[in-house]
Amino acid sequence: MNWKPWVLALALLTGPALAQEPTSAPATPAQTDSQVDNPLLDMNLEQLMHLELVQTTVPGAHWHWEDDWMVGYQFMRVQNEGYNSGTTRVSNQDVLRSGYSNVHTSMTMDMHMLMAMYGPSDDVTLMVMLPYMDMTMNHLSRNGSSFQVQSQGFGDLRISPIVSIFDEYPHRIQFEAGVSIPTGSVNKKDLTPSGFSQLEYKMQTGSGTLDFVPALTYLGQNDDMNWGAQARGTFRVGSNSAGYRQGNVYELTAWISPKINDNFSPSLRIDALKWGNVLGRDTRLNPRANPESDPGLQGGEQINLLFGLNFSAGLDDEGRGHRFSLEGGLPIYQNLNGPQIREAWRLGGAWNWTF
Ligand SMILES: [Cu+2]
Repeated sequence: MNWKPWVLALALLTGPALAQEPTSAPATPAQTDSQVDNPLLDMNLEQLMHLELVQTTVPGAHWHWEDDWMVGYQFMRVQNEGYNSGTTRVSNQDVLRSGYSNVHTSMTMDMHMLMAMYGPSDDVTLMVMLPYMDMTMNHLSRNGSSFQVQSQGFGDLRISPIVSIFDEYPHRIQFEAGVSIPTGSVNKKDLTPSGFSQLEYKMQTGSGTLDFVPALTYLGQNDDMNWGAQARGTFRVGSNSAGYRQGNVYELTAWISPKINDNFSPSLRIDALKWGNVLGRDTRLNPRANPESDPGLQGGEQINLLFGLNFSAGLDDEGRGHRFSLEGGLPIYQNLNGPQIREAWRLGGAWNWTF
């Protein structure tokens, strides 16, 4: 049954009084018995837009109603292959010839993110995220030998209150005041041909600094699609115990997701990133060993194009239930302070359970 236009029209006609306090209000002569019994009248207009699919792979791109909980898991693999200097590809041999003792032929970064969310009120949602990182780098030395290093461990814990600052169907704008606690490591080491050594900046699981991670998110949804955009910054404070500070990160992403049915919507997303060089340096790393050990060769800009498939299962009338997403894509633009390893592709997925 297509009840939505009917409920929307009724809510518009009866006004905010009915929309806000339908459960305690006695039946008026204007209401029929079936209207009083309909649990959807417990919800206001804005709540109706939460019944559908959401962009689960973008943290903070949804919210929860009062007393609702969510647990989730997100996976992402980022595969790096070869080098860029600026927007130009550079061969491994060219990087070795410029004086480094080894290069990275590839790097695989797997992120397993655990998430929990709770709505203390309809206007505030709390989000907690803890990533577990699993990274592998393949090296080629100037003498032709190759070796691999790995690092694993929990990353930085992020705590984010999300506050609604504008909410008029079909639009909602949220401000997120995220703080990142340095629970990850800046001391990851592994065995290399020169012994048990400190690993490159990109192989560390944490920033080592307290980081502020604010975001502004716009969300829209109608019967046919959902869409949205998010601007996020990562601002780091001071320097870490290893003597450096990771560069700030700026991210702008926007998506559109047409609805095929109540349980499935594909999505197209564009994700633009800009991040800075490392400030200061870790004196355990020799910047001439390879480009990833040079604090001045860490920054860059990148635009990714991502295609997603979004599913929901067993959602109740108030949006509780399971949501799944698969999302993958490629960089369509990379401008790196290089030589720096370049991204080849990324692929991920997410599962959310709201209850
Ligand atoms: Cu959630």
